[in-house]
Amino acid sequence: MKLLCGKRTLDLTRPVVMGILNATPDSFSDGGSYYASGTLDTQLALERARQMVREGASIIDVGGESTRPGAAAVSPDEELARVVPVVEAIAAELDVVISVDTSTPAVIEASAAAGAGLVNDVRALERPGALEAAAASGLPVCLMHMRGQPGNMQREPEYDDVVAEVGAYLLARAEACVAVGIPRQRLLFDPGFGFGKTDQHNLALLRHLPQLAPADIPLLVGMSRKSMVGRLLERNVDERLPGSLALAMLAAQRGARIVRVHDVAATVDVLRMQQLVDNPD
Ligand code: 8Y4
Repeated sequence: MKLLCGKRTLDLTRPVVMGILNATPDSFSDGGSYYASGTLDTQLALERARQMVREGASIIDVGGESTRPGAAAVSPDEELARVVPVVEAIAAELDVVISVDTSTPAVIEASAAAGAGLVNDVRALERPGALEAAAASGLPVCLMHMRGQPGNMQREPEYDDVVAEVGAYLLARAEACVAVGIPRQRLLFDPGFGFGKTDQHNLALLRHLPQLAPADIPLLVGMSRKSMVGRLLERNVDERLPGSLALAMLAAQRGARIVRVHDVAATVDVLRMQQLVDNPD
């Protein structure tokens, strides 16, 4: 199964790693004191992207807006200023698919022009104008499920049947995409681990992952270092690698095609081992 991502093609016959690259000022240095020009941030982001490509990442996911609970909202202009220079710098140098983690129509448009190959939207193109911007970009889109908004999503989320409800939501968003001219072959689904779900909801979604998408729509998952690992194993954020690797392998065994992670080298090894056992040719 191949996905056309702008100038590049992504082979999803086997699971691949998407490396997380935060293009937010607080991700580099000490809270943005170097942020005056932005050029240093772009160079630091590019260096991190180079490292993730050396480690085997097939996709680099560039994000300029924090979706952490309580994080300050970022204006479209600020998001553009953070993301577009990083996309340009990576596209100019590295042979990798660039994914842009955004819900903002102007960022979708400008990133596509700057060389992005995939739109990763935690709001599944629900923002006004996002469906149209994604359609015009011609890029594949990852539709993610979120219950609520980043500010309130972890206040006791309730579902009757989380697997059925998340699956139905993703199918409805896929229909909305097709209606604006985004072909089904350009869509990916993501259950949105941690986005308005309890630990039990997250575990049920992973357990039943194959039910969440039709066989022709690739699944992307992101669980790396998330709070579910912290709570289930009682680990601080810097102690979550083993739990995150276990989840990556469990997801790959259940058919996930893209795994979004911080720790690229370790995850590439885990997925290679999983493929050697489960897919020996
Ligand atoms: C430590 C580090 C603890 C990071 C939590 C986090 C997903 C995503 C995010 C996902 C897709 C995050 C942008 C949240 N999660 N996109 N984005 N799927 N497609 N939190 O699961 O990484 S941001």
